[in-house]
Amino acid sequence: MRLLKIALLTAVMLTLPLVANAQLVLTGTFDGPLPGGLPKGVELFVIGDIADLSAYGLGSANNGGGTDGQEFTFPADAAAAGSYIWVTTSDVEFEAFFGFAASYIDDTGAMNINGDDAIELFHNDIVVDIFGDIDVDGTGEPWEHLDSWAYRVNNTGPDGDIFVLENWTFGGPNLFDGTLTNDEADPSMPIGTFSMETVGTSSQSMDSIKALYNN
Ligand SMILES: [Ca+2]
Ligand SMILES: [Ca+2]
Ligand SMILES: [Ca+2]
Ligand SMILES: [Ca+2]
Repeated sequence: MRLLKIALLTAVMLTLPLVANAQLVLTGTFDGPLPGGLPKGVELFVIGDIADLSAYGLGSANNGGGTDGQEFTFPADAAAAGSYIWVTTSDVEFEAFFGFAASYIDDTGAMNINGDDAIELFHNDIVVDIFGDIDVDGTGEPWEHLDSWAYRVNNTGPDGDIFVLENWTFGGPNLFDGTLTNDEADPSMPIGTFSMETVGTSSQSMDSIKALYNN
C-alpha cells in the first residue's frame, strides 16, 4: 500500500510539470442537432503562445471503450495566447449553428462524438487534459451531453489525465433538440467565453513592473 502511494506520488510529480507545460486546455464539447447530428466537436483555449501546434492532438474514447490514442494531430500552425480553437467534423454545419467559422476540420473520426464519449488532449503523446471517463459510457453519467454541450469553468484546467467533473458545466441531455442555432437553445452553449486569469495577469504584472521602474 505504502509502495503504491509512493509510486502514485512519483507518477503525479512526474506528470505535473508536463501538464503545467501544456499551453492548451479543453474548454468545450458539443453534439449538435442538425441532420447527421452535426455540428460535432470541441473547443480549446490557448493559455500561452504556441509556436507549433503539431505537438498537440486529440482522441475520443468512444462509449466507454477506453483510449483510442491520438487520432487527430494539429497542423504545424502557431496559436496566440488567449485565442480559441474550434475543431469539428463539418465546417458548414458548425458555421450554420454557431454563426462563425471553425478553426480545423477533423476527418480522422476523432470528433465523431455524440455526448457519451470521453475526449483526451495530447501534448507530445502525453494526456494533458481530459473530458469524461475513457472507460465509462457517458449515457446516464453526470457528464452526459447527448444533443447538448459541456463547457469548462473559468480558471480551471488543464486537468491532466484525471477528469474533474466540478470543472465543467452542462446544458443537459437533449437541450439542442429542435433547435437550428445555438442561440435558440436555453441555456445556449457559452462558446468562446472561457477565460483564464493568468493570461491577463501576466501582462498586467508586466505593466505594474514597468510602472514601478518608471517611478
Ligand atoms: Ca475515437
Ligand atoms: Ca458515442
Ligand atoms: Ca446527437
Ligand atoms: Ca435528442
